Amino acid sequence: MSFKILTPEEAASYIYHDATVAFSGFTPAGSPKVVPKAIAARAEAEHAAGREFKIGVISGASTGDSLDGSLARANAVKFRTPYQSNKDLRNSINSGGVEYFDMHLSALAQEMRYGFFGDIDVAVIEAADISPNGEVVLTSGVGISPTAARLAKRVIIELNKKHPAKIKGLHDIYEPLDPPYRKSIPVHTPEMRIGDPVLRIDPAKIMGIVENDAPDETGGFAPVDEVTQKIGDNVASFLAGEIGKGIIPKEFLPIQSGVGNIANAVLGSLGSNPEIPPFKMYTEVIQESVIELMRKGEITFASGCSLTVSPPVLEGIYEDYDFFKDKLVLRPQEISNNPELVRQLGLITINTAIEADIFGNINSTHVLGTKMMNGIGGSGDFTRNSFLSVFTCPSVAKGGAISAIVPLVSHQDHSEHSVKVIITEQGVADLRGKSPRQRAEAIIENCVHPDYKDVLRGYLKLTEGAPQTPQALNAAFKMHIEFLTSGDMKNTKWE
Ligand code: 0RQ
Repeated sequence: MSFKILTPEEAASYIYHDATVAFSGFTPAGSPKVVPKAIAARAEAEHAAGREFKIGVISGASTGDSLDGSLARANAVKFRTPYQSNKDLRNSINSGGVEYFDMHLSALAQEMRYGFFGDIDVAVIEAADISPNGEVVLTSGVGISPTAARLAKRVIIELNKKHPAKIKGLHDIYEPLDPPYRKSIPVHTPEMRIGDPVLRIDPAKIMGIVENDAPDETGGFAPVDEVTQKIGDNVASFLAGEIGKGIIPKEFLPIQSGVGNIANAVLGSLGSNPEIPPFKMYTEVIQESVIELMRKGEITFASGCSLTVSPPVLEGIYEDYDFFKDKLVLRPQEISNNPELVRQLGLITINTAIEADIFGNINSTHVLGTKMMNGIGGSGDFTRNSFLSVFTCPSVAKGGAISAIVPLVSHQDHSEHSVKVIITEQGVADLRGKSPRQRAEAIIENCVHPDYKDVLRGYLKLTEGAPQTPQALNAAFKMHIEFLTSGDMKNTKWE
């Protein structure tokens, strides 16, 4: 079967008001780029003609601006899940224009199969190559593509020439059976492959192919600064110490690391610490620092869901593909983030918090309890099930007017039961085996910024005589309220 070549506009004509559309990719890596822009233009034309046009948008994780940004600006998003990081979409979510529900990324594909979100009308899948019988070589991100393509009534392929066909074999496509027939997932090491190198799509469902060569819309990182460097170094020396104590095996364990500037600095510090041996990653996002460390021999293998690197770095990987091909595998997020595998492989997980409280509860998603930042992403999949879970954050935000450590988180994503270690540029709070009062003392003394130590010690004084957990309900959000009223948490007075 040879597939019809479509213009982006022809492809967009298959997408109608109220459709639920699932997109390939994970982060901007592998996300469709030209069809979403054409859908946005169609929405604008429909709105101008006085007709409604909004679609449900499901993707692997965040996407590029051509997808989330274009659709948000065109007021074309009815609902959105599971994760986003686009400024315009975030504004639409926080102003009530888009219904957003935040999900653990590992759970999305199975919940689509369980029928929790209704029918998947159309899937738009970015491909490096496609055979006449519908065998697709995916690009730099896998996400929910296998499930999206299988469930969707219609599929549109974006064939992107930035990705050479020779990357066939980079992907390991596997979809578990659903309960009551599910079996254990046989990934026993980060390298193990259990699926197919290609995604097989029923050719009868493929409406056509849109050709393009748009690069992944991946942003760069801010250079490592004093604070992120110190956080990275604190993480590396803490983990090196755990090897010294015999808690982490001397061969080390696979690392999962979140995305962003802090995660980038942490990986750099792990790579340069002489007491940490070359290691493997079992993570969701393979970011640029992983590639650098691989070239230096500090990382020997990386299993992920996406290669979220800048276009020049991706080109470099493709140019040196003989070097990289046995060091990388990209899996569906259902497998890269699978809680069963996280527990089995014994991952050391390192994620970033927006705020933490003095008991070790973590808010990864909401500013001041109400405003959505990005979403929980994979942080819950990994943290809850890890060998050792670490959360990092700078001790203060907004030029010091906000303490990232507060009496009680204003929104909770990870509970004290899952969080073992908190690390800021100030130091390390090891929470293992500690009661709530001991945790509070460890966090205040080791992680809190000097400007806020007395403020938080003052809070603990209020709680004297409290039973198991030293919490003062009438004061627990006073630091947040102080920021909202005076603009600086340092002005908090407890009496
Ligand atoms: O806002 O840019 O407006 O100043 O939050 O903070 O310090 O730049 O940190 O880029 O690493 O993001 C948790 C959001 C951190 C991210 C989070 C403000 C701060 C700034 C960003 P401005 P930084 P990062 C892998 C795993 C959840 C998902 C996850 C995230 C902005 O890491 O989304 O872990 N994590 N997934 O000023 C008010 C506070 C604040 C605050 C920071 N206490 N109060 N604002 N900010 N702390 C990825 C995937 O799953 C795909």
